[in-house]
Amino acid sequence: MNTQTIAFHHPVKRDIVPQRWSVEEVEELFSLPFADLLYRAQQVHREHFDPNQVQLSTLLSIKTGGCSEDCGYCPQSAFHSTGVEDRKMLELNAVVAAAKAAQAAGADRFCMGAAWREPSEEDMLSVVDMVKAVRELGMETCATLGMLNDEQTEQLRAAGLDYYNHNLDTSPEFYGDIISTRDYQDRLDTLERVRRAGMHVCSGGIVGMGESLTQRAGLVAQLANMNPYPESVPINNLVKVEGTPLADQADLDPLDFVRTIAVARITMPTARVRLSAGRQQMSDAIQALCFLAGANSIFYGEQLLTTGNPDVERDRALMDKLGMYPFADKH
Ligand code: SAM
Ligand code: DTB
Ligand code: SF4
Repeated sequence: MNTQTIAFHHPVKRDIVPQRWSVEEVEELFSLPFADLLYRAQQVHREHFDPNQVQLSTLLSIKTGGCSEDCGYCPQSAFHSTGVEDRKMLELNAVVAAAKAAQAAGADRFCMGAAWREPSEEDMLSVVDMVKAVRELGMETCATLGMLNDEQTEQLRAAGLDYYNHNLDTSPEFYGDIISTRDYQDRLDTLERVRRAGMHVCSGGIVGMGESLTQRAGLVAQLANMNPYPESVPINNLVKVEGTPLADQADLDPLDFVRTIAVARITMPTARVRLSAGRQQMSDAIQALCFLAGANSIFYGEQLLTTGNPDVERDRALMDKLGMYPFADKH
């Protein structure tokens, strides 16, 4: 496939002529025999990446709980009683200390998350300082703060933000079953603003929320047909949190999670496909299959935003067992 390297703080490769995927075509990928699907995903992965390299990103919740949105999966929504407290925003020095610790542990990207529908003007002043300070440490920066307007994307770009994470979460058809307080178009609009401002886009979704196979394929098709598609695509397995409407959702077959990773890799060849939430509940064997299917980024560190993630020792042991090494080591 023809690609070109885009000059940026951290250069990324992009397809010159992106392919369009119909939902049916994506569904056909999901229906391939498992071995054929993984073989195709590995071919695409090896064409664009070192398959033994994994990017490590550490998350920090800079503002936890009390969110005014009603996302059915989320422990931080004020609509659900999950025991997550509404805390005020972290101070700059606490954020810098966490970023330094993440860097010392081997992470090369630091992602700051806030439980907001959208940031206020005052919030933005603090976030801008945080982005600048983390960038000064030499780490890649990412933030996920909810919806943004044009002025806010400009502020973040000027601060040097590398990636903005804003997930489509699911297909347009299933979205209304999960969230009622903002619509799909709001999300697409924010992503468009991030793109226009010149930042890298990080956008993906959650599987295992009760979506049909067609709806799962619909999410992947939406992401893959963005022009250009996101540089970074988090695939989250639903973390079922007591008190959320999705707490009793049936478990997704882990092999269907692996299939989702493979389909994301095939449809978005040059993206970092991120094996995101849900790893704590996953065996090493399933995670290994996810890497074989083309995942090449994980969240690294004991905590996601409010829920757990494998500890650093478990992840280091897993990488050693698989002969994998962090992106930063060979960069
Ligand atoms: N409030 C901002 C927003 O929603 O855009 C940023 C933070 S929000 C927690 C970031 C993402 O975390 C969500 O879009 C969703 O994909 C993911 N997420 C939240 N709760 C989750 C859960 N229980 N399981 C898996 N992913 C989850
Ligand atoms: C993403 O796609 N997954 C991360 C990150 N982007 C911000 C968040 C996962 C959150 C899981 C639930 C929690 O810890 O609160
Ligand atoms: Fe709020 Fe984000 Fe959670 Fe939705 S996913 S409730 S917007 S913190």
